[in-house]
Amino acid sequence: MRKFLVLSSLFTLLLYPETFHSIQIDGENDFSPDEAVVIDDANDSYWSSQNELDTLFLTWNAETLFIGCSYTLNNNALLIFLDTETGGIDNANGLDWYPRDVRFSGAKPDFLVALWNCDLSLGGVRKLGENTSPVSYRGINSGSPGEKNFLEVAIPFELLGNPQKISLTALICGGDYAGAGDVMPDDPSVRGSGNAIINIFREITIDGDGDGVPDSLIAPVDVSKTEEYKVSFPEFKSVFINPSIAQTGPVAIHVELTDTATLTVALFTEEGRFLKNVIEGVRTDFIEYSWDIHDLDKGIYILKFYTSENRGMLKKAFVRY
Ligand SMILES: [Ca+2]
Ligand SMILES: [Ca+2]
Ligand SMILES: [Ca+2]
Ligand SMILES: [Ca+2]
Repeated sequence: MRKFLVLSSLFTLLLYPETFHSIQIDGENDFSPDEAVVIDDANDSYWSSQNELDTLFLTWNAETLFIGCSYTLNNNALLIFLDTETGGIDNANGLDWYPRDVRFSGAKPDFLVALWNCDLSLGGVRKLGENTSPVSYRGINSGSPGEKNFLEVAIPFELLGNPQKISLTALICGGDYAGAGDVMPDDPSVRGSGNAIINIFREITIDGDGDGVPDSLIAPVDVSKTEEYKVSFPEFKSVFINPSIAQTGPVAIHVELTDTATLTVALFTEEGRFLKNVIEGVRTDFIEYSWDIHDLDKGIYILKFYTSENRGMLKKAFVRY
């Protein structure tokens, strides 16, 4: 009898890997709690309870990845970005489909699941790149604007390139080129307006032993972790004005950055009144600029050095005598 039991459970294991979970794509949430890979605060949207992300679900069987999302949306877009392989995009503002003012640091998404105002027929799944291309999927969204919605999507692993790991971020964004009002996992760069740089992703290991087959007999929450990538901005390496006290020019403005950035050098009076940009929005990591000071009145000036990529600013004094 015991032998029979062992044999029969082995038989079941081999033929029916029990935790390969196939989701019914019907708009009814049949994901289990151990497939809730991101549980977001139900009340953390910058755009009211009408635009709230709740929970992101993920599971799979041998051939198919299933994504579920519960959320509320009113006249905005839901976007779920998937990073599955090296390469991908780091700026969603440049997309030809669902462009949004969202950048990425660390992970570079390769696929996007998107819909507008609870209507999946206005969205779908696309591979991201210079030009986006539609990916076949099965999906349904149940619910209507301003109410609780549930999105279910099934995508064949083959079309996703059979990833070993997937990193995810989901956002509620406004219309084309608009920013985000809620994100999961939470990322402090989403503030309800302005551009966001997402550097926090949920990473789920699909094929942990790397045998090319998605892992069975595991709970997706057990193989999920939140990855926070460091956002690195170009910084000033060396900045000087030579000479910094001068009667005639030219004066050399020397700027070296740790990485290429959009540099501006602005001239202010000693009292802090803006006069003009000496260098305006130049893409560079090194510049030795020859500054003509012949039309500058005698006095003390402040030069402010900053880049559009970094909020830090450097100030240097200059005296014309
Ligand atoms: Ca279902
Ligand atoms: Ca939320
Ligand atoms: Ca990628
Ligand atoms: Ca959130």
